[in-house]
Amino acid sequence: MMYISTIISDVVARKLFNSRGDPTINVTVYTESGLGSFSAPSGASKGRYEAVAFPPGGVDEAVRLVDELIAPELLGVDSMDQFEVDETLKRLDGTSNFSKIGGSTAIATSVASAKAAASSLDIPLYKYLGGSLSSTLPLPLGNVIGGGKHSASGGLDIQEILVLPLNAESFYDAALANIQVYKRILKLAPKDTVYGRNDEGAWITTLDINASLKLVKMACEEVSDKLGIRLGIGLDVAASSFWNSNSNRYVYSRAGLSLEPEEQFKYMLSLIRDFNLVYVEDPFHEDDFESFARLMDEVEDCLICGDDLFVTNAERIDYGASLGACNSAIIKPNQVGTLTDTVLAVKTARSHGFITVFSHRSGETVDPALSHLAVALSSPIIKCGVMGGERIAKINELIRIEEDLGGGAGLYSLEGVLL
Ligand code: 2PG
Ligand code: MG
Repeated sequence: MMYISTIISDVVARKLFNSRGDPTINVTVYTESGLGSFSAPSGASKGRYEAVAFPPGGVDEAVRLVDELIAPELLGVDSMDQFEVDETLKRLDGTSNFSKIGGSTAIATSVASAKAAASSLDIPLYKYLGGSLSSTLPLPLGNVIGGGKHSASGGLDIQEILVLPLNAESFYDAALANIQVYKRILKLAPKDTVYGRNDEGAWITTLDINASLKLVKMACEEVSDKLGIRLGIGLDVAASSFWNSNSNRYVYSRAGLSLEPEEQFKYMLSLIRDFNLVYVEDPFHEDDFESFARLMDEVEDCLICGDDLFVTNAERIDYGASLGACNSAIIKPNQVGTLTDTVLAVKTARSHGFITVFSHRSGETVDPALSHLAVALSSPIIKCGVMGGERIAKINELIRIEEDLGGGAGLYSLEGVLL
C-alpha cells in the first residue's frame, strides 16, 4: 500500500509578475505526497465591492503575512478540508473584505491548497473538486475587440466585444471558431483601423462601437458559414469604469459622449436589438440593480450578466435575483478570496437559474486552474480571452481536459437557452 498524506507540511509565498508586468503573489502549499501552486490574477476594472487585492504594504507585505501569520496556522491542517483552510484565512484576516491579508493572498492560498490535495491524491483538479459529475465543458466566451481600462492607448470606451459559439461538437471546435473570428477581424478591418492588442490580447481599433460591432458581425458570419457553428456577439460594457457619480453621467471620453442614466438605458437596448446581442455584462454601474432589472424586462434571448454588480458575492447575487436584475453571473474567485465562497456564489447563482460565467482577469498568469474550476463547478460558459499565452493556457487546458474525459466529454449548448 502506498502511503498518501494530504496534511499541509509547508506553505511558501513569493512575489512574481502577472501578464501586465505587475507584481503578484504566488503561494505553494506542500504535503508529504504532493504540492499545489497558484498565483493570484488581478483586475484593472475592479468592482468597488470586490475583496481588497493586497494589504496596505502591497505584495511584499502579503508574502510576509504568509510566512509569519498564515503558514504557521495552516501547518497540520488537512488540505482536503477546504472549509477549514478557508475559515482559517478569514479568521486571520478578520475583516469582511480581506483588507488585512489581501484577497490575492487568500485566493492564492485557497486554490494552492486544493491543488495540493489533488496532487497528493494524484488526480486532476477538476476531478478532485467536481467528482465524476464533472464531464461537461464550458463554451468559450472570447474578447476580440477591446477598450476601456484594458487599452491604455485608446480604442473603445466599452471594455470588450466578445464572441460566443452557441453550438459546437467539441470544445476544440468552439475555441477554433473564436480564434478564426479574431483573425478574420484583422483581415476585414478597413486599412490602419486596427493598431494593437490590449491587456487581454483583444484588438484595439480606431473604429467606433457601431463600426466595430459590424466588423465583428461580418467576421462571425463568415466563420459560421465555414465551420457550421453559430456565433453570437456580446459586450462587457464595464459601465462602472466610466460612470461619473458626481455628474450622474456615463462619460464616454474617447467617443466624446456623455449620457444620463436613461440615455444609457436606451443606448444599451438599441445595441442589443441592432446587433442581436446574446450577452451583455455590466451595462450599468455597480449600484444600479434597478436598470439591470428593467433591461431584463425588455429583452429576450440575451444573457444579462453581473460582474462588478455581483463581485462573486452570494448575498449580492441573492439581492439581484430578488429584483430580477440578471439571468447570468460572472464568477471570479479572486473577487471573493476563497474557493469556499466561490462555490457558494456558484450555487446561489444556479439556485436562481442564472447561467454562470467563470472569468479570467485582465492581469493573469499562465496558470490554468480557472479551466478546472469551470469544469468542476459545471459552468456553461468560461470567459478567458482568445489570444495571448496566458489566455491560450486556459483554452489549451480545456482541450486537455476534454481529451482526458474521452468519450464521456460533453459541451454545453446554449441552443434552447438563447436560440
Ligand atoms: C472583466 C475583467 C475580465 P478586469 O471586467 O470582466 O475581462 O476585467 O479583470 O480588468 O476586471
Ligand atoms: Mg466584466
